[in-house]
Amino acid sequence: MKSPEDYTDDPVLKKIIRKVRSGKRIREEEGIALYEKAGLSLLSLLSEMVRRRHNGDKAFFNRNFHIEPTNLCVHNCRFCSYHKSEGDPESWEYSHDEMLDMVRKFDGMELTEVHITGGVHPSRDIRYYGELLQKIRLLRPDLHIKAYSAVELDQMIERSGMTTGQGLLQLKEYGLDSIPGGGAEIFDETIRKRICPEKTTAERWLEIHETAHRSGIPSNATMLYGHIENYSHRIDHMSRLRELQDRTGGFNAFIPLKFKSANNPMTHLGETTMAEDLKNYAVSRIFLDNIPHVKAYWPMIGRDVAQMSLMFGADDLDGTIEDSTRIYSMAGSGEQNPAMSTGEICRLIRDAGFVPVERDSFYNFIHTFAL
Ligand code: V47
Ligand code: SF4
Repeated sequence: MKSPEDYTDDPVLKKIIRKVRSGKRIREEEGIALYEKAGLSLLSLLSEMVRRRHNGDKAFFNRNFHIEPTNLCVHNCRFCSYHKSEGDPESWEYSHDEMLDMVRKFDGMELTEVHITGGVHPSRDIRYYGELLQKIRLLRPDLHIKAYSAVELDQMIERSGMTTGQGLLQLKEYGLDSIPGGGAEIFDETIRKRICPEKTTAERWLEIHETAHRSGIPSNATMLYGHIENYSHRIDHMSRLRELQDRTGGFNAFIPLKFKSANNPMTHLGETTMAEDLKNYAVSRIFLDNIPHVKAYWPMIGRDVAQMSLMFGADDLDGTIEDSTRIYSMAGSGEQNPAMSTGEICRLIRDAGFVPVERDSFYNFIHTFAL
């Protein structure tokens, strides 16, 4: 059987192989070298080694649905196909009652998580969003509420006049359990200025997540890739996350988000290939040695690439989704009505040679499905 060393004569890659084998952290330059020089076979073997150390042969999923309160947004990110202006026939802003009806649609179903995120509404405030959590909590006390990206939180907390810590604690009292990873995009300031100039800064995004972790609210982290960034921007992004994770340990999962190019001002850039997507999963798994899970969000990359990603370091496919999100269908994803049954998810995982595990939002095992 071939070993990783058989796939390269490059001294830098050989050194990285030795480090990964012995569980040592790789440096930023080594992360860039992996992107630039390593072939997919080597990346698969190395990321598999790290993946097994964290998660054995398990591949996780959960039963979840999304609520997207509005797609009105005060920002104008150039990669976004989702936000619309007031009065646009494709815009929406749901009332509390409409969103509670969405929750009621799943009465009697054993879902464990609701993921709430949307545009940054021009006038709704922390009380509006807090009371929504409170009402959902009353209706479905069994649901974990993962809500509001750092960009939405930034706006609602700033407007409330509270400190970040006070705002987060207030939302926690209303029912917030964890924070999704959105809004991180790419932290590098020059790239950020070009793709989302008005948005919450990288520093502020990191500050909100750090404060959340210190307030007992775990979170996820994303990275939007495949547009105008280069490999060193990706590694810089992950390095800032790795450094924060060393201090707090509050990130559950890292989620690479592939730029989807339909219906937005960056359409001309096109999209990355599957090989590039798999390479990106592998390098993130290897580089982010302190984040326990790498999530392949299937509504964005599609079922086939999500399945392949399990062999390149990913260990989590997100969830059943129940056809409740529009962000990626509006940006041209092949998954126009994203929903998968647990049977379908288990089959994807088993066919790739892994053991399907239904998890809760903290990655505790709910059910392990035999191979
Ligand atoms: O921040 C917007 C991205 C994010 C496009 O925490 C785009 O479990 C690609 O963060 N092409 C929101 N990406 C979604 C998000 C998320 C998704 C799944 C799971 C979790 C989690 C979080 O969507 C935004 C932005 O980076 N996005 N437009 C686009 N055209
Ligand atoms: Fe608004 Fe989010 Fe779209 Fe940016 S990505 S314009 S913050 S909805």
